[in-house]
Amino acid sequence: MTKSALQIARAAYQPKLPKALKGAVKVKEGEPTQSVADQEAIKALFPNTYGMPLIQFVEGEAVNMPAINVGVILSGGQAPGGHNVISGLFDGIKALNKDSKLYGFILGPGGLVDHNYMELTSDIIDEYRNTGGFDIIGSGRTKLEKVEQFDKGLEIIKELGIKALVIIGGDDSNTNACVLAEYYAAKNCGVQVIGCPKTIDGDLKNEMIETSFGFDTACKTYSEVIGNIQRDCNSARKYWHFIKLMGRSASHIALECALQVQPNVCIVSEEVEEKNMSLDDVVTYIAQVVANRAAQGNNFGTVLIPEGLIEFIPAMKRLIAELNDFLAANASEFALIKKSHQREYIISKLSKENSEIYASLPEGVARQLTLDRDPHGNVQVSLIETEKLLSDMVAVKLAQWKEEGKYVGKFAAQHHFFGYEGRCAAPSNFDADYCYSLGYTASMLIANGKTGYMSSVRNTTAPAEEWIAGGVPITMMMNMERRHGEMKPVIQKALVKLDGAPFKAFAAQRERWAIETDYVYPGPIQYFGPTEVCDQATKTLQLEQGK
Ligand code: FBP
Repeated sequence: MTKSALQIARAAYQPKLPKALKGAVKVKEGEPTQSVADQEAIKALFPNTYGMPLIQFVEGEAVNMPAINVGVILSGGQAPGGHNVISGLFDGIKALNKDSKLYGFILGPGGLVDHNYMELTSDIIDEYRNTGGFDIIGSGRTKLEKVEQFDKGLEIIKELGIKALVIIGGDDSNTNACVLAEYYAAKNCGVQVIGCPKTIDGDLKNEMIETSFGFDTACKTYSEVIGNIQRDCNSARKYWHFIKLMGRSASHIALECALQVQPNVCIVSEEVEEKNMSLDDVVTYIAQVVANRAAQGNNFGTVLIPEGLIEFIPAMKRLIAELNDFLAANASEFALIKKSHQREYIISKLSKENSEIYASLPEGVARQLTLDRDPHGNVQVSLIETEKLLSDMVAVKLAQWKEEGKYVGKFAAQHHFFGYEGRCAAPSNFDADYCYSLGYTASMLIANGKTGYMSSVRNTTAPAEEWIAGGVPITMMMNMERRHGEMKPVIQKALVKLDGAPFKAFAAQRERWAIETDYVYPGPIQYFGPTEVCDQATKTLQLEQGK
């Protein structure tokens, strides 16, 4: 591997660990837990892993541990810091016994089912410490949900003498980790399953999981480039930049970037839903900001758009829900329809209300809504060009206002989508430390015989020394939701809370940011230098923790 100068210097970085994990640990058990909702249903589905207590690791006496073999899987979209979870896990099991071994399954959960794996030795691990990406073993979106897959996985687990499997993934992958933990526990297979909270989207969080890893680095990467665009925008003063930001469902990324860069407009999907706004309402809101700025001679600005927006507009949400159920039930029939007839076919099959909305959508967007779902049944919102849809509609509205004499100005738009460029950035100090600690914590959960737990590291706005490491039963985060037309147990997604501190801080400032040009230019992530430049947690985390 040819390495950049930064990569070489960064390899020497020693991620920080919570104080309690620096030596031998013991388990401090908390209260028994219950799921966030639908307790009876979840309990019935997870009889062996429901109700387990919260766990915290505290300093303990050193004990001799036998060597253990552990398997690790990277699941779903990439997020900065995955390699550090693996290096923390590796160092953790080696600290327990130097003869312990780590096996990585290749290209995600599919590697377990297909028996595609490699041993991760110290030479390999050292090549990837503190680097971005998931390329050490690759990732994939195969959904682990069928008994045949669990049994196929068990074959290789037995063959390699694996005692525990660590699944590094988002809400859907950790839901599957929990189902797998329950299955192996019910069958008494002697295989533990531990989850680690990953996703740039930031929507796998709750009382015990303060943030998912990768959110920090991805938001800082996007904020750097949005800041650069804002400076360009304020220099030329001739474009409106419509910037779509990744985050399949929740708007955490858009909100965090807004807090970092102070754009003229940021749409928050959760608010659109709460206020029952139509697409036209969203367009009118943006057009009004454009018109107000134009009245002051400012024909430029920035608009941040969360990629999941389309699914939060209530009328669109109902349409997508019907499309999801319809396409799940009629997949083979739909596959036989010629591409040129698909639009008419869908219009003829939907209920009256949804068929009318579908027919009113621009052809491209309508088509994007019927494309293949991902393996978890989600619409692939990254493929929908919401930034163009909105700017086209704003242009039409402004033209109309111009005719009516309500707008005087020029409107020229540029479009951007920031997503993939942030998912594999070299992890910030926060993510490098957080991920290493999550991996190390996973090794301690394994050593203590736990299964069906997610690795948890809390108090993360304090110095790493003071972080609190432990485990949360995954069943605690679950509720029942409709997926592929059926009710399923899933980890509840954390959406932006409109009464939460991050949204309130944004809402208190947005009118001023809209009319004034008070852009902030955060610059690139810094890995070396003063702590206030290198070690800050996200604004979201700081505001949530009252900092
Ligand atoms: P995860 O939830 O698996 O972490 O993935 C998040 C994400 O980056 C979303 O923000 C985005 O919508 C999606 O993955 C894109 O998926 P793909 O990489 O398959 O195009």
